[in-house]
Amino acid sequence: VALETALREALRRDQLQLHYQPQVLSHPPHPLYGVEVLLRWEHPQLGPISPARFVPLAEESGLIGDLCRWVLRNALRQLADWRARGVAIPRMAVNLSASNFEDPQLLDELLRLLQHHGLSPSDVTLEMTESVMLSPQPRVLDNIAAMQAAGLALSLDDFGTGYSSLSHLHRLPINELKLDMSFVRDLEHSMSARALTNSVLRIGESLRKHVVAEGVETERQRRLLAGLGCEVLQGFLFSKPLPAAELERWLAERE
Ligand code: G
Ligand code: G
Ligand code: MN
Ligand code: NA
Repeated sequence: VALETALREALRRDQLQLHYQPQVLSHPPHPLYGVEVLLRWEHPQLGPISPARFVPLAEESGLIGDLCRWVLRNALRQLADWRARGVAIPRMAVNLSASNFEDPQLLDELLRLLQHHGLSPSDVTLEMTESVMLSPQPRVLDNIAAMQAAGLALSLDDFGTGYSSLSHLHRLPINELKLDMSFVRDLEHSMSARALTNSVLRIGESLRKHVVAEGVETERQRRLLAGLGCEVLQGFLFSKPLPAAELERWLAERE
């Protein structure tokens, strides 16, 4: 409960931070595809607290709607600022929680926010975990379909770790699959990881969904993924998640 109060306070006082991790095309010179927005909380006494810990807390305590709105507000303001200053960020991917997709007001609010900043829905990708699709309620599917119809891109995060049944994948309103890091980690040493990665990429191809590989840390992984036809890569090989100003420096140094 103490942590919950602290999170409420942090939201109110804008004490959370956003970091941005580049997503690049898999072939040199690795043009920028977009950035993933990753939430950070540096508690004044407790130090950094992982979203893996405080996002579930926000879900339990009903703060998740406010948290999501805080992220969207600040991330889109940042994107608009980059665009205004000629910093070329093609698109931005934001992580949403399962319950955010049940929120009947979120889409309209997001569209208004985009319009306010002169941004387009196609500038934004919404990432959901596979658990959203575990047993999707019609209401949630309708909401996600409306998001896609409005021009937002939808991405299935941590793909391959569990839940989505292949049999209904083609009916899901999804534009992108994010191959889970565990596959990438084992790619160099495990034939089965390579075979599964290949399967995910071929599924992506036949269903016309982009595939983003996460957790790319080595040149060898990059080469294997590019060789299997994976177009978009994300991971420490290119950059860890960075505060906005550092991301700008990272971009400038590549030119
Ligand atoms: O960046 P890091 O590996 O610490 O993230 C841990 C987890 O927190 C990941 O599963 C990531 O998707 C999630 N996460 C990061 N930022 C956000 C956010 O803004 N909203 C939600 N719902 N989850 C986030
Ligand atoms: O669940 P989600 O995919 O949204 O979480 C992404 C998380 O993965 C981020 O918190 C980020 O810090 C972490 N991450 C990003 N790139 C790498 C990487 O190359 N290696 C590892 N181990 N973690 C990474
Ligand atoms: Mn993600
Ligand atoms: Na992921």
